[in-house]
Amino acid sequence: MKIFHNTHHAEHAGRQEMFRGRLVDCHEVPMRLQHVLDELSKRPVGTLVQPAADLPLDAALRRVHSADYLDFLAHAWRDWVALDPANAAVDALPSVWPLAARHGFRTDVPPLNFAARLGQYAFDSGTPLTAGSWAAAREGAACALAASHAVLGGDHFAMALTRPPGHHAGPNYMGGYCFINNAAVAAQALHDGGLQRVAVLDVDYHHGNGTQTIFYERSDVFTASIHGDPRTEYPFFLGHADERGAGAGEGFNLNLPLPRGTGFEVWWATLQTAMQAVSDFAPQALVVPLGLDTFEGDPISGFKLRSADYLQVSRAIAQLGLPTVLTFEGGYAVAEVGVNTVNVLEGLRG
Ligand code: SP5
Ligand code: ZN
Repeated sequence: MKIFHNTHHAEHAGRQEMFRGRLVDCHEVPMRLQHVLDELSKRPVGTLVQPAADLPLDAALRRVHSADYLDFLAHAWRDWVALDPANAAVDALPSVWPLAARHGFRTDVPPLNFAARLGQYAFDSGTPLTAGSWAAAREGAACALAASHAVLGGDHFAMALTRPPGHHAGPNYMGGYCFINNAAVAAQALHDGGLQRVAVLDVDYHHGNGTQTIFYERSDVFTASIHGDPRTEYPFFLGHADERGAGAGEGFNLNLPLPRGTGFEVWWATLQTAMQAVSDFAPQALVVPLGLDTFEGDPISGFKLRSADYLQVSRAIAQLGLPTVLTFEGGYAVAEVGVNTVNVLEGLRG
């Protein structure tokens, strides 16, 4: 299988994220992807390739993100430094937000101040935006787009090995370490390539709120997610079981939240439920936002999957028999994320 590798990923290197009143070292670090590359050099289960330079990337981005949000991202670093030249040495984090209209704040007058604009487009203060974030996120989306093109061209599996991750990024917002929703770019590209029904099966520990929102009112992209119960787990404000889709999309979103502490037996049974729903939808292709933060050793998550479990998980996913694009999402047990990721890729082979 082709593994589209984001050679620009390390240009996104946040220093600290806000957590409960403290700035703590970032969990989403360049070494995560390096560990996957190191493990792939020992177990070459795929071929590392780079996306072609002439992909219609901007058009693909506009299919899932608003033009104003993409424009914000493209110029965010310039505008952050313009706010104060000293900012060049500091990552951009939001600190003020226009809460929803029900709180009485106005959202109809676009602010000029960059700190306010950052608050408009970011839903948490855990996602540092750095000088190289846009370049890295953009190239990562190119990997996702290229992976979909490979599958449209007849490859059975393809992976976008990229960071920053993507599944928390919504139509017009960043957050959860994510800027561009790579899984949504991939799913939309599969659809635009002629596949009328595409399924997304998100196995990251955290609910894929961005992907859910992007496709929430659509019946042509079915979204399913197994994740920590948002009543206690990030991203808290989306991911409940009663979110089933809306309008034409009603019945085309499935959330399977599980309590913190869930082990493999229950997670596995829940995967069967999710895969049955995917099968019932009868998709022509599958996108798997692949988070490895379900691992028992993950420092910020609460499920208890073990390294060997990932072989079994991907063997089951492969048995769906669907052309599949995988996007690299979370997984913060940095030393183990390479083994766990390559176990998934090895299991796909049966
Ligand atoms: C893609 C993905 O997995 N994003 C997850 C984003 C989670 N962000 C909030 C996590 C806060 C955990 N901080 C724990 C610090 C303990 N020292
Ligand atoms: Zn996650």
